Amino acid sequence: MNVSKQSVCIIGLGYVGLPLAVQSALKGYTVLGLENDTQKNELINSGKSPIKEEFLETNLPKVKLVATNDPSAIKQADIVIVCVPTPIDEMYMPDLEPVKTAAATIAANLKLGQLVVIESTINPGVCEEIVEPIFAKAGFIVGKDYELAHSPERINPGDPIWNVTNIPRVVGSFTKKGLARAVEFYEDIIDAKIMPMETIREAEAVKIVENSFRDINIAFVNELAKSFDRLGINITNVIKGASTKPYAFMAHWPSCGVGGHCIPVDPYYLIERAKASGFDHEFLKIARKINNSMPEYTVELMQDALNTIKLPLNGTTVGLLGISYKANVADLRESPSFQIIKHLKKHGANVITFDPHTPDKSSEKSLEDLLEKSTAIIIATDHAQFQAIEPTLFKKHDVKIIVDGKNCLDKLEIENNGILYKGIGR
Ligand code: SAJ
Repeated sequence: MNVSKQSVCIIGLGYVGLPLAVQSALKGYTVLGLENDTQKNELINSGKSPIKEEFLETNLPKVKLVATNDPSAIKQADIVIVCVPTPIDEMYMPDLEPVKTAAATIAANLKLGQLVVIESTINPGVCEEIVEPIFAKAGFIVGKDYELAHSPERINPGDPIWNVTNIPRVVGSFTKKGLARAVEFYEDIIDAKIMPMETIREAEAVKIVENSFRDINIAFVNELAKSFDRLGINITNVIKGASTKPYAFMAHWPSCGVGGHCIPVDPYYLIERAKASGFDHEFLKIARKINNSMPEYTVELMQDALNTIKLPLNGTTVGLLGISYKANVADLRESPSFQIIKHLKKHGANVITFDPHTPDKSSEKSLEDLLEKSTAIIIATDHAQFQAIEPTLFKKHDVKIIVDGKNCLDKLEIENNGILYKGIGR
């Protein structure tokens, strides 16, 4: 089939689906976006991006992209791509409801011969054990009535270099034909390697493995930070030293916690599915436990620092700088800041917050408002604005202690201004 004549329906126009929709349209596809949020649809249909991202803000006005909440749009597409969230609940249990709902919606509006691709991050087994049975129940046979493939998204919010146009992909499918069609589509819209996997389970496993790899490496340096705090060793200098090894070392950095929609979430999808097969991922679980302990560890550092100047945490005003989970983005998902606030309040601290990227979630209107009221500060997000703060500004507002949860400030400069500085592992 001539790819330029194909039409694509993308389910879920978030930070994954919307860039994919825009790129597909830029490559000549007729693109329909199926999105529940009608306000988002109105913005998109008027050429405005609901997401602050340069690729989108530049290209959305250039393309003809129809966003709707009417599932019958699926019937018009040759390719249907699912880009819905795969979160965890408060018990860290995977939540596949959005994927199940999307699959059922497609099955109810299937056009025979369609290629269905799941891009959402899912654990090995989801396509065969959850998605395909939904289509089978509707009377459709994979490989005969439709094709089913998986190509995990690898969008990295806020990344200035890697985006939907140039990030390599892996693809897996039930059939050779499904694999070929999916590879052909991605090779047409992405200027990077598209790697076909032997099975769909392998494709599902790739994303979970790459993000679990990151989680365990962060846990490794977080545990070292706790140990080196006691040994009086600066972990960040040691990691920089280890990084001089030109091979077989990959730097990760300790911090007040691991947030986001990927790293702290994806390992649980494998942990839970493997458990159902009788295997216990002890290592992945320990890494999650270590990373989940960092917000409380950060508050303990604050409590100890206050005690050295004879102040209790109870009743002290602590200013939290940063609510987003990651520098220079306005994304709160699984942000460690919420756990830090919880632990500070548990100790009776008076907590005030400021994040320039999420002003509506901040208790203070400005950085200076927060500094004026705070006896002690925790840096929870390494936003550029915080890294640019002159240490003299902290001194001007008589801040006594800074716990740098992202090791992003100049320790020596701050100490030279008579302020007690504590980093994570330094
Ligand atoms: N973090 C650390 N130490 C590190 C790196 C990160 O504490 O050395 C923390 C961050 O502060 C943040 C969390 O971990 O709270 C996640 O950070 P991240 O840089 O991994 O950012 P994410 O969540 O946007 O991860 C995405 C992922 N992309 C996809 O899943 C498609 C991940 O695979 C990428 O590796 C990551 O971007 C990236 O490399 O930036």
